[in-house]
Amino acid sequence: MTLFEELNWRGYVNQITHDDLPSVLARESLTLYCGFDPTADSLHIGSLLPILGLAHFQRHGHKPISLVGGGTGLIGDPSGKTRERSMLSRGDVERNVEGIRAQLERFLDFKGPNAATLLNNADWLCEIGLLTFLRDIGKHFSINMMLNRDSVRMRLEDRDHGISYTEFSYILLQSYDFLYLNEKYDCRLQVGGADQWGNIVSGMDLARRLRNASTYGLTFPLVTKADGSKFGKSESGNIWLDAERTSPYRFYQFWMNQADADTGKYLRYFTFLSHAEIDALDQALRDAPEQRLAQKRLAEEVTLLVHGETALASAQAASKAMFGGSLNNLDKATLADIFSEVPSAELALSHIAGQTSLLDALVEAKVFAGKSEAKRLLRNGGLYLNNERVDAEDLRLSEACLLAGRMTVIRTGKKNYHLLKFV
Ligand code: 545
Repeated sequence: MTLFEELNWRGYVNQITHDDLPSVLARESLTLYCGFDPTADSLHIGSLLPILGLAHFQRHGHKPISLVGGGTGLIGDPSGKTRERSMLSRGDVERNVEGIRAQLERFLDFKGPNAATLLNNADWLCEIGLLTFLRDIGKHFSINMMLNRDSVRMRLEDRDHGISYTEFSYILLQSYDFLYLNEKYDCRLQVGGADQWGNIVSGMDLARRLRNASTYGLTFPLVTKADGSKFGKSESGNIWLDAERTSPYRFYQFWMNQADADTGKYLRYFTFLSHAEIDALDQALRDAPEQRLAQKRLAEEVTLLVHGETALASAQAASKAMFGGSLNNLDKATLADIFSEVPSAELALSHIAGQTSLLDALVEAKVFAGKSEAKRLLRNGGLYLNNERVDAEDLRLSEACLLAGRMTVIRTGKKNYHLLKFV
C-alpha cells in the first residue's frame, strides 16, 4: 500500500494542493515539515495527529522536519482564533521550546537514511533584520489578499477585539519559514491541521516567486467527536502529553472513555495498528460494544506511544484497582491520582496503633452515619478495606491497613470509594 493510500485509509487527508502529490510521494523521497508554536510547555493531544502524520511519512521513506516555533511563538498565529492572544514573554517562549522539543523527539527516528530533523525558527527569524524582511519578503504580500483571509476578516468585523499588526503579520513569518526550509533543506511539502491551509499556500506562493520552486501542501482534518463536543478535553481540561500535567492513568482513562461512534476513527488516527486488526476491532464494537475491547486497545496503544511501557503498566494497574483490583503495589502518587475525586477524610495517625476499631473510625470519618449502618453492610459482605472484604466486626486499625502515603481505601458496595488519610 502506498503512503497516500495509507493516509487516506486512516482519514488523514483533508486537502492537498496538487492532484499529483500522491504519485510524487510514491516516486521520490521528499523532505516535509510541520510547525508547532510553543504556546505552552507541553503539547496536547490536538498535536498528536500531525505528529503521527509526520511519522507515517517517515515510515514510507520521507524525511520529516519538526519545527518548533521559537520565533513565531513570540508573535502568535491568528488562524482560527477569534481573539488576540496574550503575548508570551521571551523567557516563557524559551522554556516552552525546551518542553516541546523534548516531546517531539520521542515520535520520530533521528537516525538512519531518512533521519528526522528538529529545528527552531528562532534561529533564522531572530536574525533577519526588519528592513531586509520588509523589502525582500513583505513586498510579495498584498494587503488586499491578506484582508480577505477568513481569520483576518472575522477579526475585522469584530470591533471589540480586532487584530494587532503583530498577529496580522504572522503569515509572512510562516511563509518565510517555508521559503527558508526549501532553500536550506530542499523541503518541498508542508503539512498541518486544516487551520493551517492559508499559511501553507502562502508559503508555497512565496517559494514560487522567489525561488521558482514547486512545493506542495497537505492538511489533516480537525479531529471531531460524534456528539459535537470538543475533542481533547475532559472535565478537568486539556489532555496533555506531559505526564506531569495529565497523568498516564488519566491519559489512559481518557481513551478508555471514548464513545463507540468515535473509537474506530481514533484507532485509525492515533495508532499504527494494522488494517486487519482495526477492522476486527470495528467488528467487536458492533458485536459486543459492552466489552469495550476497541477502547481498551486504543487506550493501550496511545498510552504506550506517548508514555512508554512502564507508565502503561501502571496506568493499567491503576485502572484495575479502580474496579476492585489489588491496591498493594501502587505508589503514593498513583493512589492519590486514582482516588483524587473520591470523598476523603483525615484521621489522626494515632488511630492505627491497634486501639481503634475500623467501624468507629468509619463513623468518625463520616463514611457511615452510625455504627449499626456500618455493621449491616459488613454482614452483607459489602465493606472492603483496600479492596479486600472485611469480615471481622471487631477489626482494629493497624499498620497493616495502610497503603503507600498512609492511606486506606474503603469501598462500600461495588464502587463507592472513600479515602482515609492518616495524618
Ligand atoms: C509555525 C511556523 C511554521 C509552520 C507552522 C507554525 C505553527 C502554526 C500553528 N500551528 C498550531 C500550533 O499550536 C500550538 C501547539 C501546541 C504547543 O499555529 N502556525 O502551533 C497547530 N500545529 C499542529 C497542527 C494544528 C495547528 O502545531 O497544524 O492544525 C493543530 O492540529 O493548529 O513555519
